[in-house]
Amino acid sequence: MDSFAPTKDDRFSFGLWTVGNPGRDPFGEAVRPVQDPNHLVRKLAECGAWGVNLHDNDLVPFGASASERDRIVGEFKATLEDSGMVVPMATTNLFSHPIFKDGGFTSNDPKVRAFGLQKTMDAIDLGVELGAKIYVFWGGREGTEADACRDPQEAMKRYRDGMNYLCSYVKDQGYDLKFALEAKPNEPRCDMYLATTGHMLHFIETLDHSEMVGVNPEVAHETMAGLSFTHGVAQAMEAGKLFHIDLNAQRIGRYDQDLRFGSEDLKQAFLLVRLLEGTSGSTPYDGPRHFDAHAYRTEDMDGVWEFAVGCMRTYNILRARARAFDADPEVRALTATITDDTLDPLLAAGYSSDNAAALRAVSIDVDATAARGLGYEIS
Ligand code: GLT
Ligand code: MN
Ligand code: MN
Repeated sequence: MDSFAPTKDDRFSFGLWTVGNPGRDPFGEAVRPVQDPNHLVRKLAECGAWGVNLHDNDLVPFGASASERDRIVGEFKATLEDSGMVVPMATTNLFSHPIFKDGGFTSNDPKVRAFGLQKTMDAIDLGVELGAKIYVFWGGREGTEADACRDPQEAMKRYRDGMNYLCSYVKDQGYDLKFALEAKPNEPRCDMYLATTGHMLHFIETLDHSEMVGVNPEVAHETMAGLSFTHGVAQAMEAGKLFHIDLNAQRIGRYDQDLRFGSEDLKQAFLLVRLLEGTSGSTPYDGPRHFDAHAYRTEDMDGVWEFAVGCMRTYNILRARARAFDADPEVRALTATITDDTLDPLLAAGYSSDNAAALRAVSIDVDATAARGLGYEIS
C-alpha cells in the first residue's frame, strides 16, 4: 500500500491543457496526439485526482455552433458524473486567437475589448454550468513589445474597467463565483502588465468589488523573475486573497517551464507545502491544489500519466515531511518566538506618546543580542 498515493480527499486538480498538452513549443511540432477531454477526465480520476479545470476552448472549439456546444457540454457533464470528478475552476482563453495579439482587455481597439468581454461572459456561463466556483484570469496578451503603443496608466484603467464589468456581470447573474488573477512577468509578451502577485494584490484593492477578487499565483511565474514564491503566497494568504494556486516547478531565469511539481528547487517546494498545509501553526489554505504543469516533451502518454501521479505523490510526500519537520522538538526550539515580559506588552500596545516614552526608556543589551548565534546551520 502506497501511503503517498493521491486520493480525492487531497483535492488535487489538473487543467485539461496540462495532461492534454501535446508538447508543441516555438521550435517544434506536437509530439503527442490531441486527447479527448472525456478520456482525460476518466484517466485523471483513475490517477486519484479530484478535479479538472478548463479554458472555454479546451472543451468547446472556437466558433462552435450553439447545438455543437450543447452536445459537447452534455457529454462532458455525463463523464464528470460517471467518474466522480468536479470542475472547481474555469478560465477563458484570451491569448490564442490572433484578435488578441496586442491584448484583450487592454487593447487600443474597442472591438477587441468588446470581444474579450463577450468571450469571457460566455466562458463564465460555461464554467458555472459545470460547477466552477473560481474563475481564473491570466492576461496572457496583456502586455507589450512596442511599449510606446499605449500609456501604461491607460492600460491599468482598461484592465480595471474589464474586471469591474465582469464582476458586475457575475453579481447580476447571481452566480456563486469568485475571480482569481494570475500574474506573470513576461512570455509570451516582452513585458506583461501586473507582473507579479504583489502587483495583483494592489490592483485588486482598486476594483469596485474587490471582495470577490483574489489571486492565483503560479510557482513558475514568480520563480522566472527570481522571486520567492513562498513569500508571495504568504502575502496573499495573510491578506485573505489566496483563492487558487498553480503548482509546478521552474528554474530561475528560464522561459515558463511548467515542470512537474517538485522536480526543481525542492527546498522551495517543501517551504510552499509547509505554508499551504499550515504545519508550523498558521492557518492552512483550504482551496484546490491545482497542478498547472505538463510532462516533458520527451514523453508519450504513459509518461504523461507518470508525470500526473508524480506531481500528486510529491505533494503528499512533502506534506508528510513538513508535518515531521514542524513536530521536531529541535526545530520547534530554533523557530520559537522569543518572549519578553517587558517588551511584548509594550510592542503590542502600539504607538502613543506615553508608550513611545516607555519604550525609549527600556535598556536593550545591543551587543549581547547581536552576538547570539541562531543555530540555523545545525545539521
Ligand atoms: C496558460 C498559462 C497558465 C494559466 C492558464 C490559465 S493558461 O496555460 O500558461 O499559467 O494558468 O489561463
Ligand atoms: Mn498558471
Ligand atoms: Mn506557467
